[in-house]
Amino acid sequence: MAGYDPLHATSMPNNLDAFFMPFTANRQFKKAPRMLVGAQDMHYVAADGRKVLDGTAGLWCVNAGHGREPIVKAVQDQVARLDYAPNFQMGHPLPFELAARLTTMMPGDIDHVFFSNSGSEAVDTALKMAIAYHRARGEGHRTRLIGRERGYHGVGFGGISVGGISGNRKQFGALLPGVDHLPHTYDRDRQAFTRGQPEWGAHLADELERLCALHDPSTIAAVIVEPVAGSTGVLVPPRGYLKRLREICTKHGILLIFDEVITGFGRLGKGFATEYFDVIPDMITCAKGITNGTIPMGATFLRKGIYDTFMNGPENMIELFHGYTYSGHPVACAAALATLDVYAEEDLFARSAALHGYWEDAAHSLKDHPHVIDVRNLGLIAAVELAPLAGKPTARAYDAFVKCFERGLLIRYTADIIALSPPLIAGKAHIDEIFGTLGDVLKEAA
Ligand code: PXG
Repeated sequence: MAGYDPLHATSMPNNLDAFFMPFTANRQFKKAPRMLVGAQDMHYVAADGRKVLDGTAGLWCVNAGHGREPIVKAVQDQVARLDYAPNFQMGHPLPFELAARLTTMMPGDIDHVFFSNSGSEAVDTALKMAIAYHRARGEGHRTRLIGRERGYHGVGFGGISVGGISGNRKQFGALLPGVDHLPHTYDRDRQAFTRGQPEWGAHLADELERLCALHDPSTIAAVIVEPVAGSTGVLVPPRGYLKRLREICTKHGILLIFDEVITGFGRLGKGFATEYFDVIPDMITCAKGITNGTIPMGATFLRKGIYDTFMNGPENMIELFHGYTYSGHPVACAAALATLDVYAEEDLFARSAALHGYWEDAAHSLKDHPHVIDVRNLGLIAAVELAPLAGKPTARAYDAFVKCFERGLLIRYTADIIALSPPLIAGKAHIDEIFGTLGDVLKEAA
């Protein structure tokens, strides 16, 4: 960016104590902080001036790379023109323009979208909408929500209830009632080192029939799954699994929600996973890449029939008692519109898809490295799973994470699984550097 020196973006704060950091070992971090003070394209700048290659697109969100001029400019212009305007019984042009544009990326009759500020809110919006939709059509008995083990749907009460991560649930009491879970689809014995989608596991979708038999389908409002589970360590859906889920939901009148917070906006080389897998859900949630991570925004897409069901009462009545102060925030909308322009003008989804084979080969080159017990990949996502250190789960991956950062590479880890998902502007040299650095770190740590 012209005239901008990321090294002087900010200096090291004197007091690290007051900020209660999210999903972080606060005391450990504050003893040895890893600070980022600037970013451009594929790189962060650390507080000591080192360039750090972004192997994770921030937190799976900076799909077009950092500091992209058209997005920065759109945000600057918009905040100066109209900083805020309410969307409750008022309006401003941008969310209408953005909604029209986004829905052209959707398959079938998914033609409406509700805005929020995060993936968590997009998910809670979808779950609430599902229950309200059934109620509006006289099936108020459909209240049950089905998630999946090892699913991540954000941190709202709805999201952690349908989510399948015990660590995210156990601190927070009874959660939502009437929730059940499908089994996750990962089986290392049958799937380890699969390139792309595993052949084994489509039958696990039939577990939904079992839950239908147990609860009676007339009590079930919706099923929510991530097409590719991201946060819990990249669980790629077995071939045919998502199609089978779709068929069972259709058979029983259950809404199918795809949580595309990670898979949306090009991560698999298509706009959304619905297109990649050729399976059309009833609702789609997204966030992150919608604004390239620059301004918080979430969105919940829905099919025409769902929207129309809400439009049946008197015209002067609010149809859905739901919304956020910042639903359709002008600056977020401006960021999203500029982001969509960058994706389209640079043909980023297709461009990154051309590198999927190279990415896959590079990831699987780590197969025989010390402690590697699985490598899996899809689109521009890869996971390298390490055998846990005896008695010290997560220590091995944390160690790799710190060592990579010291060598100028940002990776993510969850348990002992390292996850990689660079910006879609990554080139072959970046891919070589990501897996080269990680490979060296794994070899040296052995
Ligand atoms: N659904 C999915 C599928 C997600 O991946 C959310 C919902 C929640 O989004 P918000 O914007 O409320 O955080 C997510 C978020 C990681 C990581 O390291 C993943 C997420 C967030 C932070 C870290 O894997 N995913």
